[in-house]
Amino acid sequence: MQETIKIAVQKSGRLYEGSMKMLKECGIEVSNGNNQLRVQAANFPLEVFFLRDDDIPEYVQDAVADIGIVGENVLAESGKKTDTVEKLGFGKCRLSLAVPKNGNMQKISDLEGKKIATSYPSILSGFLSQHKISASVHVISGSVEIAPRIGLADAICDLVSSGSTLFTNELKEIETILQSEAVMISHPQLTPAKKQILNSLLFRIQAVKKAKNNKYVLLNAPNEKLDDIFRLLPGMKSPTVLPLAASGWSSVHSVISEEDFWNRIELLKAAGAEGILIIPIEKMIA
Ligand code: PRT
Ligand code: ZN
Repeated sequence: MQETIKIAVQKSGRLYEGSMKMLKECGIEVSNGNNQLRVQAANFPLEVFFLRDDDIPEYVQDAVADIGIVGENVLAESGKKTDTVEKLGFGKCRLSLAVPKNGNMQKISDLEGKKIATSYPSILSGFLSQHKISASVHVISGSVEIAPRIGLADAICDLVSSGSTLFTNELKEIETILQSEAVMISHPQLTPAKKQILNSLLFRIQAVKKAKNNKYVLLNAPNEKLDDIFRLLPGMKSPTVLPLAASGWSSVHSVISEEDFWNRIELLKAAGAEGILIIPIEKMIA
């Protein structure tokens, strides 16, 4: 029988859609129609287990699943031993300390002797002892943000993404403890056959990630401006240049990165580029 790799993903919640979308963009078909616990992918040697995110690090550590997709926050809190093999670029958030907006606490040393509510006691305790602050940690599993208002705690340590939950609850961040995003984790000792499947999955994931960070650009330019334009277009190797029907003009094709994108387009325009077209890339293989 052909070897299969088992992947643990969140059953429902904030990482579910991102995880399924990533598999789909990698060309892997997984149907989870009947809310099943495990599903075999149709066209890749992958079996998907749908689990609560908190259980994923342990399942991967214990080799119940070979690999998994989980937030770095959950992984750090769990203390389980797995290898992080790829950052996935979704599920981004930060674990922060926050205090009442109108109170007199401003900085982490103001937390000395205070009570802090959190669902992340292990990360928080580590942070406090590293900063030599003694505070009492009160563990609650949900709605941490209401703790100060109901008198349960003086401060909180919770996940933040847009910041609107803190804002609504009249809290302000005073420190970021951890930046987090979804990551692919792996059992440290996979068999060579499983390792090979993981590598081919990672190859696809990297091609998808790279495509998202780059755009295909087409532009027209007078031939005498081409040297200036080439300097602004690093491309994958070097730009493709095709003559236009109008003499003295060329069409230039290249790839530019999302980062610094608008600045570069302005420079291209200033250097004499016209009719600039920007096209998304679906997959990019170096
Ligand atoms: O049922 P299960 O245990 O699987 O799910 P869960 O309820 O424990 O987790 P879930 O689905 O809420 O979150 C899964 C993962 O998504 C987290 O572990 C993080 O890695 C990631 N993530 C990204 C977030 C957020 N952004 C986020 N904003 N997880 C939670 N939040 C919460 C936060 O706790 C706070 O209540 O959203 C609120 C703040 O959001 P803003 O936008 O108002 O700042
Ligand atoms: Zn959870």
